[in-house]
Amino acid sequence: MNKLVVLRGYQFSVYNRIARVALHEKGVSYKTEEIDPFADDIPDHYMQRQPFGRVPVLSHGTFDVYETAAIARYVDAAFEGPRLVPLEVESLTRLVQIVSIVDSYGYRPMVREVFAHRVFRPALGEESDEAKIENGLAASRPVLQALDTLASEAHVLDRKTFTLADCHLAPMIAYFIQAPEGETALRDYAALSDWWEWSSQRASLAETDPGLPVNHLA
Ligand SMILES: N[C@@H](CCC(=O)N[C@@H](CS)C(=O)NCC(=O)O)C(=O)O
Repeated sequence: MNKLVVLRGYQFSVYNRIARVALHEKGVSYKTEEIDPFADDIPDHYMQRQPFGRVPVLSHGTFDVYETAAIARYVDAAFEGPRLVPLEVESLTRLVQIVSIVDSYGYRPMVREVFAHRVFRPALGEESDEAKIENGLAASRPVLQALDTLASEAHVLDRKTFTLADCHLAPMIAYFIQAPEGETALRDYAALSDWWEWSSQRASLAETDPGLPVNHLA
């Protein structure tokens, strides 16, 4: 009997979406359990699985894994379906490098500052901070530049083969460009824009699009 696959996470989390994109690319059936990491009362059973209180966590039978890069590697290795990790050493190295750049330098300015303050918080009727958007945009520029350089080199992000580099980056860019400033900024990076035009057509992205939250108080 197949072991149950459960993804515990928050529907609007960009990291949750990365894990979902990998699962969809591999054609894995899975259940979801909603955990809001920003809530005051994260359930104990979740904190036991993710001691830092972040989302997501993937469970496959009794095996639990947190940290999205590790989840994605697990999904690629544990299930049938197209390989999402290249064998060739330079491509594999670039993949790991891109994931690390996105996590270390991209997520906070692009998602938590630009997207959250220009798009997500207004959708919820919450106040946004223009300074955060401005700082986020400035901090996003070197990240976009670095990714553009790597996209033009095309060991991965090559617009031919969808890898875990695409899984990790595409949900971040999908959020970032919902801010008009983000969309404008991306246009300055030709190779990255070309990559986005290709990868944004992916079925796995449409299937995992969380949309925006609805403000029930409006
Ligand atoms: N290093 C973690 C980061 C995950 C992460 O930061 N997720 C966000 C949601 S997109 C979160 O849980 N935020 C809660 C918080 O910052 O308290 C991973 O790769 O899974």
